[in-house]
Amino acid sequence: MTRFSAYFLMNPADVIDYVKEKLTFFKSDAELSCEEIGDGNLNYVFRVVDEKHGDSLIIKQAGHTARISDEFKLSTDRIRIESNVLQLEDKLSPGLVPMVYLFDDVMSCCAMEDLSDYTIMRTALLNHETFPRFADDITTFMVNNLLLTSDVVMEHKEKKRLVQQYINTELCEITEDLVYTEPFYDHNNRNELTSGNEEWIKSTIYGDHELKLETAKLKFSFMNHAQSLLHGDLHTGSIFIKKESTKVIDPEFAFYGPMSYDIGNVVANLFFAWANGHAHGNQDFTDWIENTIEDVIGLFQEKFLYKWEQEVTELTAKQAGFKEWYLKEVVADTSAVTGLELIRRIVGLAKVKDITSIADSEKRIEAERICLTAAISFIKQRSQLLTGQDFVAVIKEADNMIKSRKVM
Ligand code: SR1
Ligand code: MG
Repeated sequence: MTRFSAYFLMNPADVIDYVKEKLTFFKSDAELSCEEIGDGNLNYVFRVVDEKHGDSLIIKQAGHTARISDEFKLSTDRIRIESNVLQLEDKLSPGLVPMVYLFDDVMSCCAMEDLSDYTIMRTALLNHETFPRFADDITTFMVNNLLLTSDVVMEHKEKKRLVQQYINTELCEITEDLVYTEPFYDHNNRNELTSGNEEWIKSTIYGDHELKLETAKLKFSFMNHAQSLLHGDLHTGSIFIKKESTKVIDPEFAFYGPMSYDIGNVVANLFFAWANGHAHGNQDFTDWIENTIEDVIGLFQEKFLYKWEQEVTELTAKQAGFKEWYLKEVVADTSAVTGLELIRRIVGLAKVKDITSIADSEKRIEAERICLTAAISFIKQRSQLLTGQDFVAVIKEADNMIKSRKVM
């Protein structure tokens, strides 16, 4: 028995003792310091550094409630899910996730590679930095993880065992509520509307029956379409980046769901960066984002078809025309998820800094309206969007619509 034989929420001093007891990572004469550096909505993230030799690692621990609000009571099993998924993703997409050194079921924590020489992508995008490798890396990550965990490739009983292993009840409930439900209803919600935009949002979102009907259909698809093992929360805050490398972190929302959920999250969060660049009049940056969105969709389609040919095992999926049909469905659903993510981060509880950091209130209201107008098109017209260029055209059209209404 040690003091880490029963769960408690650690502070930095506890973490130093924990690391000394549980890991052989640091040298015997290490001089350890520790700081809590988490800025996410759910967990505690500690960085442990050996001040003498410069080695470092991360300890991530789950609490019984979310950091963002005690209202969310959550199983600490999410750390098991995160550790296992990171290890699986490292096999499927080598070099694109941090290494996991240890998973501890009792303390509900894991130890992993410290990526402090990287920047959280959302922070870098807020500084209007650009990353030439991003589209290539993220599409490799998504194609490998999503296609190779699907029934197209996996033996079906083995795939069903993975579905079981990654049942993620509470975190799925968060997504069902915060993404697919609350942003569309004026009651039983935790929505936070920006001052000055309340009436516009109420009539444009809450008042749109057709939109609500489509989001109801999409919610049931999210809950019932066990297509691939998703990351489940693939926004730019879940990505560490530098010019020459990309690492995806935080797959605690992982479960078997529609693959479009990951792709649409990436695209929507690039649009938030676009909206920030647009509000600040930085056209070089918005041009780069537009090219990157076109590349994310285009490279995903290209790599997906190529990988399908290499990896498909299911006889019926080899039928001529099937893979093109399958991919078209994925792109249409990606459009819908892009719209859902754009709406929920503006109307709902968990906001993004790309929008909230726009200091000029008129510009923020305009950015929100452009994103929401585009979002409605992404949802309603999802089956008409076939290429990355089609996706970019939607935000430009929304921009023109909002500008022309302002002039009138
Ligand atoms: C209660 S958690 C709120 C949001 O933070 C996570 O990153 C997910 O995006 C979730 O919806
Ligand atoms: Mg997270």
